Amino acid sequence: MKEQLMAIQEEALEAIKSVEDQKTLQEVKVGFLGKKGSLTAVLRGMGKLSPEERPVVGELANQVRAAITEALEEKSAQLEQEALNQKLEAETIDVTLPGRPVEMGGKHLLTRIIEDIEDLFIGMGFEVREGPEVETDYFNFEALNLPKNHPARDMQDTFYITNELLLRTHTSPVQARTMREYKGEKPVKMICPGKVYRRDTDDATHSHQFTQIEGLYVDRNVRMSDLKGVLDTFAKSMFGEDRQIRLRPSFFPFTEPSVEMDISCKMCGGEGCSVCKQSGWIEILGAGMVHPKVLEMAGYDPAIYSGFAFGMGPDRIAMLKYGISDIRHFYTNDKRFLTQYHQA
Ligand code: 2U9
Repeated sequence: MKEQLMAIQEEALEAIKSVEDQKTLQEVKVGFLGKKGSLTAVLRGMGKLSPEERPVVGELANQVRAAITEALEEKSAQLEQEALNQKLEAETIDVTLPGRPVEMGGKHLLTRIIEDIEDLFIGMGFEVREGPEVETDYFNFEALNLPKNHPARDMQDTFYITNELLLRTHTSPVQARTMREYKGEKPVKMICPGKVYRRDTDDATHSHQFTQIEGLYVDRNVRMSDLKGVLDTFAKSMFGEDRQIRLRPSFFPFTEPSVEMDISCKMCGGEGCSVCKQSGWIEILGAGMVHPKVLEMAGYDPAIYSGFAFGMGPDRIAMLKYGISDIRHFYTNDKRFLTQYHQA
């Protein structure tokens, strides 16, 4: 029996040595120490031994069990360590890998155009003012010489909120509000950029929401030649020193006389091409001398004060400057379009 025990120990230690995973180790454990294990089987036969032999074999059996148990525990710890090492190896982070690029944002093209225009006019002594997009009927129309039922109101289809409240159709109410605030006591020299709204069906050249910049200069002795000088400076700075401007007579209810300004076509140098519709000129903005009634309503005495005003669409200016054919590009936020105009 002693030999049997020693053989079991040897066999068990050998088996444990060659095990490579916890599951097999468990099987080996059961195979030797379990209820039906080989060591257990030998111990069951101990009853047949003589009383003298029993304690000797019993002690040996305990030693064998202890040796096998110790070997099992050692192996288990070793397998655990190996598994941990493998896991750590697989999960190593390569700190030398380059990072994922961070996408940089950039200014919207319209924001850039508006800021460029603001900078130019600030340089000429204009202040930049903003006002509400939800306006009263009074400031959007009435104060600009567009009384109720005036036929010119048909020119602008309006989003009305109530009878008296609307989404502004132009930024002109900001100027009317400023004149009112200055109480006819001091000159006004301002531009107002912002969003405006019209009930248009969106297409390549119309958007129900677009941007405007208007300017107003009211003081003593402001003349049309002042307007022409300021607009010429604007056109050359925005489109190039080699550009010419021309003023054509026009009509706006809030200015008299009114003009529209064209710049010479850069594409053909004035020869006529598809961009300028064969005319050699491209329409850029509207302007005029502030109507005496508008001055009066805002508290400025037209006998003392005169002024010029102008209005333009940054959307249209950006389209002309960069050859953009669809106004909707500005408002649909497709990054493939927007990122082309990001500056470093
Ligand atoms: C006050 C007095 C006068 C603002 C003006 C225009 C001419 C003009 C639009 C044309 C198409 C801009 O791009 S557009 O939407 N505007 O042509 N705007 S004079 O005149 C004013 C404004 C406020 C108190």
